[in-house]
Amino acid sequence: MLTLYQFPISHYCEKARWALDYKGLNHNIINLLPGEHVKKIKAIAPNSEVPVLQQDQEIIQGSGNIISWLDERYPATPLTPVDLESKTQAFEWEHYADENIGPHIRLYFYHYLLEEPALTVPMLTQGQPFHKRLLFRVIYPKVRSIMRQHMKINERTARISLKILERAINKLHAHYAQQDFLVGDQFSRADLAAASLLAPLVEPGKYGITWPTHYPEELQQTINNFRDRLDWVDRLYRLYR
Ligand SMILES: N[C@@H](CCC(=O)N[C@@H](CS)C(=O)NCC(=O)O)C(=O)O
Repeated sequence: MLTLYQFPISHYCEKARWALDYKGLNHNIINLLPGEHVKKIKAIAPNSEVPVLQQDQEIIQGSGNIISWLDERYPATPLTPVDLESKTQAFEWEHYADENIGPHIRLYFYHYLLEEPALTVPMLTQGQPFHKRLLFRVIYPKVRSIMRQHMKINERTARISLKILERAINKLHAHYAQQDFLVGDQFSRADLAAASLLAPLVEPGKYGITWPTHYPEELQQTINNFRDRLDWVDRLYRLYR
């Protein structure tokens, strides 16, 4: 049986969830609490990051590795193009999204959300039993300061991340204005990566979490500002998620 270790809120975990669902593979999900995850994940994998996929003795860490492994093991409904040129392009786009979107959208959102425990605690504790949600609320100030320090989240880095994110959104918007897919004429891991990593700006229902009811004003303005450049994310979620 396949088991996915994850944070429900994580967009990299959404990449892995989408790949599993796209292939129609039955799997267990183990939702972890940030902080508590370190010990659990390090006991089975080289570092503390999620997503991690397990099948019997096999451990696959990282969203891209998980997609590659799934395509090898379960080749029906492939996400990796077969011909070499398209395959190379798909990996390049995925890498581009992993580097230019993933960390920057996360840093920018957390810069605002970390100051709003009423919004952030429920987001980070989704899928957890009551007593763990309560405990997390108590230790939240410590978690916040560790996250700010560990992920270098501050006013300056938030401004830099916003610039990098905007450049990536413009590049993808220009591409999708001309073509339905990032590579060739088929949905691939490139589209899946770009759409899932940008999903927090679009809030698709199929992401599988309860999105916050509102956001701090400046963050909401950024979301509104990007919205009309992200119709393609909606379309990909509607057609392929
Ligand atoms: N390159 C990794 C990035 C995964 C990642 O950044 N995961 C974050 C959650 S979004 C995480 O596990 N952070 C906690 C940690 O590093 O211990 C992938 O593609 O899966």
